[in-house]
Amino acid sequence: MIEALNEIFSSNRVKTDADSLAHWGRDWTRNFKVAPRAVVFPDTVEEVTALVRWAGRTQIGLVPSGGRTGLSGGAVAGNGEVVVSFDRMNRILAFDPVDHIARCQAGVVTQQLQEYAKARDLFYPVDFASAGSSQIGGNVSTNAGGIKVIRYGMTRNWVAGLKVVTGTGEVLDLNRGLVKNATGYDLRHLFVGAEGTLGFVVEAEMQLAPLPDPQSVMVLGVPRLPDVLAVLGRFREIMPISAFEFFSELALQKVTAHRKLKRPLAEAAAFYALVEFDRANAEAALTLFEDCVEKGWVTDAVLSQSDAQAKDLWQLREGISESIAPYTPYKNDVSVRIAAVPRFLEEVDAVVRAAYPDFEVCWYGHIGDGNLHLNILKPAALDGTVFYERCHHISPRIFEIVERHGGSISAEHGVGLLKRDFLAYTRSPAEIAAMRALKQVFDPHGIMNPGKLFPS
Ligand code: 2HG
Ligand code: ZN
Repeated sequence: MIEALNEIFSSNRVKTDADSLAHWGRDWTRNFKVAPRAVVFPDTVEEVTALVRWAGRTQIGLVPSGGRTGLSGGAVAGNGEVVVSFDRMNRILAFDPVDHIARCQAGVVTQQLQEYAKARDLFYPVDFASAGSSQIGGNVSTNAGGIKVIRYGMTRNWVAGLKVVTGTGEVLDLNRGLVKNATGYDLRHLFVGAEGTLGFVVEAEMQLAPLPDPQSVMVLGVPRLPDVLAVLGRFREIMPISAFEFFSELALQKVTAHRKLKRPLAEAAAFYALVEFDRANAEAALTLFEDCVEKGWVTDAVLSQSDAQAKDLWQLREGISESIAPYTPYKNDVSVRIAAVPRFLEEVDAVVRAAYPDFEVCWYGHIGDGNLHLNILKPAALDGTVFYERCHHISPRIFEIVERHGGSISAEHGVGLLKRDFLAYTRSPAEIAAMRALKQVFDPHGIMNPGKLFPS
């Protein structure tokens, strides 16, 4: 096998040492076995094609690997697969100054694209805490969301074209940056969020946006959760917002301790909302805040007075995931329609409290999108496997509530290995059958990220 791989890639681009296998064989999850047989680093689309053809002949699975910041095991290689790292395909190949489209290789880092846009007085609006290491190919393959979705939508909205290598080694050049293209099935969108199970994204034409106006951030203390939604409603009546996030007091305690940050408000509240909006609307936001205090929804608030202060306030939200990582949390990333959020949260909270009386439960997320991150923290003394099994066992009870509300068991983190047993809570049997049929069309040998999305 190594000989065959060395024939496709020069030898220093095939790694089989234990450290490399452990490093490139997994993402940010820590619950899954990691056992790839090799890691390869293609430089060109032709090399990816040759590799896929070889894998088809030998029936060896391929796992695509970007920044490996995923939280559902989508980039974990646990069964002797070959990991395909896009680390070397990291160039922005072209930029069109008229249509504002940047053609990126799959391994371009999100922040690299953000900075590239900024240098041209433009804006790449998909943003999240891991933007410094996540890659565009991974973002597209998981349809990454993040903190600005309420204004700018998911990664999908910014994909103007995609070049993919399918499981048969075919190269498809999908949509080619066209604004209008009414010629039947838009296959580009099939590959967005497919987690590499149909083929690998090798290039993406990403649309850039105009630079936004200067932004302000307000953090509000909200004692009762349903009132977070009431505050959201008021903001939306009055001004366009770029972000509407929430976190609980426990989440705030973890992040302030971990990053040594100041608490935003003098008094603690059970929940906090973080809102971002155009600075021109700061006065209106203050009036709105006073209104919310009068109504008894909000106790206190702080409004950023500078970009530096806005950045500090954002840390309170963006640093949470990193601050709880030492607790090897069991992650849930669920969504329901915004109107269903208060009732949904109440029901989930009751189940969680009854199921995990001895665990800390950390709530936060993109509540303005109806997307909640529920992290169960492992007590230090408890064995990791026992903890994972216990949480995994309880998950169906949470997912039953998700299903009843017509929600999703994975809003933005993907399915990967972590949620594949639970797909049927969100997708109907007919949908899953159609997905499997599509998998058969594009990946008849079953070599493209096998075992992800649904059991292979
Ligand atoms: C976030 O919104 C990320 O911070 C990570 O999606 C969420 O760690 C999590 O559960
Ligand atoms: Zn998130």
